[in-house]
Amino acid sequence: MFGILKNKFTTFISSLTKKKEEKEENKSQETEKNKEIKENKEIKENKEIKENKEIKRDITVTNVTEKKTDALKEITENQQIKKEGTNNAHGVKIDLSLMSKIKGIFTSKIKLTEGDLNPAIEELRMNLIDSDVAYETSGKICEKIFNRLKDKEINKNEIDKVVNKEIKNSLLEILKDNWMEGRFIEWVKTMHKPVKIVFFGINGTGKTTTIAKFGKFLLNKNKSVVFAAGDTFRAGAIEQISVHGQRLGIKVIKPEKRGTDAAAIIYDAVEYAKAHFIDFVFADTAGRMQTNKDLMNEMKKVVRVMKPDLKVFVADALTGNDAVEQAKEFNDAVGIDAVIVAKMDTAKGGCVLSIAHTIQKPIIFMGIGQSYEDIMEFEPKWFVDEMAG
Ligand SMILES: Nc1nc2c(ncn2[C@@H]2O[C@H](COP(=O)(O)OP(=O)(O)OP(=O)(O)O)[C@@H](O)[C@H]2O)c(=O)[nH]1
Ligand SMILES: [Mg+2]
Repeated sequence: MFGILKNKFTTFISSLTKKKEEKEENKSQETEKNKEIKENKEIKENKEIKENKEIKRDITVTNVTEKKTDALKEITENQQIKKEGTNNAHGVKIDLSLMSKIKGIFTSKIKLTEGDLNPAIEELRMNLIDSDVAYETSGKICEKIFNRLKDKEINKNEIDKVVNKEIKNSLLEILKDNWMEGRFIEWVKTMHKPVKIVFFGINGTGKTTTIAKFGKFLLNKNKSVVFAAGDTFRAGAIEQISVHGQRLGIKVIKPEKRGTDAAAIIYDAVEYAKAHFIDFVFADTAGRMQTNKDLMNEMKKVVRVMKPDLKVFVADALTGNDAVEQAKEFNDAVGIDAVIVAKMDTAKGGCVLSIAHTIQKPIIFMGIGQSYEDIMEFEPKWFVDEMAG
């Protein structure tokens, strides 16, 4: 799962590692160059000395004045001193400083500078947007990664490990509001029965299917559930949830006909659960566009009447950034408590980060297919490991 997004993080890590390797290679080339310069200098100086010596010999042979000979001797000696001095004062010194540089760069710690990070971070940001992570969320993730890595001292051989760890920490921070992290059942234990959960979302996101899967998940944990057929708007919706109920052995409270007040049906389901000591009431609702005023008002009425313990927004992972905008609108209208992201099996996964970051609400479950078993509790750590593992 999330192969595409994972690749983006892997590309980011290897681009940083590669960059540092290139830098090291450049340094090493620089060292070679310095060595060459030094050698050339030495050759030149040796040649000069030799030439001076020859001049000296010629002068002796041609019997020039003693003074001139002395002067030339002096020049020769000066050249010799100069040469030795260069070797001692610069040659060795250069070697030593190079050694320490080499030591710093090649064998111990390196620092990822702003210059190293900026191009890689920018590329990662574009790649995240490409993987359905919202613009602002991508920016936030990159900012976190940048701040964690900038000027951090890292063992040269551990760049990929450290970068990977900081990516994960940054993603976990984005998901930190996940108060139910793998603890839905524990949370439920603290609630009065029946636990009332209503599911909202736009058309076709997977609400009814999610209700069926979630119901089955709880049956497997020996909990009892009743469904309320609160989608009285769409033709076939009552039939759809009734079929799920039949297959799963879950009671469905439904209206006689289409168009009945959804809040009334849901209210009946809650009363039924109370009377029969049922653990959970799951209320299905009609899919609605956030622009449809009547249906948005109906949703508010359902909330007033049912007084749900949990208002769940069902997001369709395939709709990417649209899901984020919708989550925001539904949250503004009724105050969403938690999110279930359906169709994660077919999506890039980025919208999970965007929704969590944008509405700061926990993602509690993910839909990962069309069969009853295809639901899993959302655990940030698992998700982050899948993404950047
Ligand atoms: N691949 C995949 N398909 C899913 C998942 N969840 C739901 N679906 C499919 O999405 C389609 C719509 O699902 P529904 O449950 O009817 O969606 P809804 O939100 O209730 O739709 P409306 O009632 O029309 O608003 C169906 O074909 C489901 O099988 C999932 O996790 N993965
Ligand atoms: Mg439905």
